[in-house]
Amino acid sequence: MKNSHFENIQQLLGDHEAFLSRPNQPCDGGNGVFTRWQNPVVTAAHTPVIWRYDLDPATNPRLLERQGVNAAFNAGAIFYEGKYLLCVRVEGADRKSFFAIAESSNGVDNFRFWDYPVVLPETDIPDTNVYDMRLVLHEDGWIYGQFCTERKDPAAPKGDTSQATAQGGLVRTRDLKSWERLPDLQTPSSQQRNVVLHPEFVGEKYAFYTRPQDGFIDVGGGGGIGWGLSDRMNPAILDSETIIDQRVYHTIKEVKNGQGPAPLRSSEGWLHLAHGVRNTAAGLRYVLYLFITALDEPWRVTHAPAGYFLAPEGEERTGDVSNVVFSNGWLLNPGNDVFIYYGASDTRMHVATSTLDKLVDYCLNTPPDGLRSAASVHTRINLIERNLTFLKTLQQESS
Ligand code: M1P
Repeated sequence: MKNSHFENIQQLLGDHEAFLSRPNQPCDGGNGVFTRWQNPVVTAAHTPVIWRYDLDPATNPRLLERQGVNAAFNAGAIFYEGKYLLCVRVEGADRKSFFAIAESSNGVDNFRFWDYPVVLPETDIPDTNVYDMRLVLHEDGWIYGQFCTERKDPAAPKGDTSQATAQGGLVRTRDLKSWERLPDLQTPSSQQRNVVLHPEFVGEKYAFYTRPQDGFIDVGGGGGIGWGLSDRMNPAILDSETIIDQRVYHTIKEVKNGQGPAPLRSSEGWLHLAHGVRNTAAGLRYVLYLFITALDEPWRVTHAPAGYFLAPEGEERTGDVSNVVFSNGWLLNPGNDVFIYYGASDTRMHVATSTLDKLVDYCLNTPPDGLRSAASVHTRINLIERNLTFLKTLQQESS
């Protein structure tokens, strides 16, 4: 017998609930620095049924999906009132991204979207697309959102439908439900992406990490992670930008790089997560890397481990923009565990877990990049020799 419309809805909602309730498991193995988790934590399929289907039999008797969701990725993160919250970049089938909060009580599974997406107020110049929000609880008491706002380039030649401009959009909230839009960040650069607010005042000023660039996708002669100070947030204006972490030939950040989420304070300095991009015959490859800056001078890099910290692996390597891991959200929970949320190939969200101590240990004890093959061999031989000596001593002691 044919199911009734009501039974079909029950089935749809039941299947979705079963999917959302799937427990996640840590992956075996790994390098000891962090643990990946098996399932993506948020995907397009996590978005609520009521966002996609018209449930009314009068207007949708066949119960067809009406408004598709293409992807859910690049989420900001915050530990808020005992919950793990992600501010997810949800991309509709219409290519427009918007933000929506997904909530979990353990940070690794059962993420559920709140009923409504974020209603983001616009400035006088409406955003065409918004994405990659960083959430920062600043010491002034506000939670700030920094995101990329993209608009068609008014200077684009007639017929060029792809040239755009990217700028640092700013909002603030107390409850992640109502949002106040602030003017876009003003900087000396023509384009900005990966704008991140430092969580503490620096000399009584608001401090920003930036990524100046000449073009919309190519950084041109610009690039690197920049740093600047503003007297206030409304409006936030950086009179100058200094590059604190440059892109470098034949490294994982040769083509471009960008600050990830806001840095975490540790006893050894500010712990930073960033993405680095290099070119390959198969296109751009995005990986994540860590570095530390001085506590009293957050713009001064003190420890920069060579190479990547996390690179795309397995299913993370495929998606709308393949071979990409990108993180704009991590959080430290009250147990000092670090939850690193990362988007995979502009399609879905994953999590890796670690601790502040382990990540700092990684930064302090991973050798820096020698920038030449010979230097890398030398660094590795140094490790091999120390290990062989250690193993010999161990054997002598046990014989
Ligand atoms: O497609 C990969 C990433 O590209 C951009 O990052 P960046 O400006 O650093 O190159 C962003 O659009 C980001 O969302 C995306 O994941």
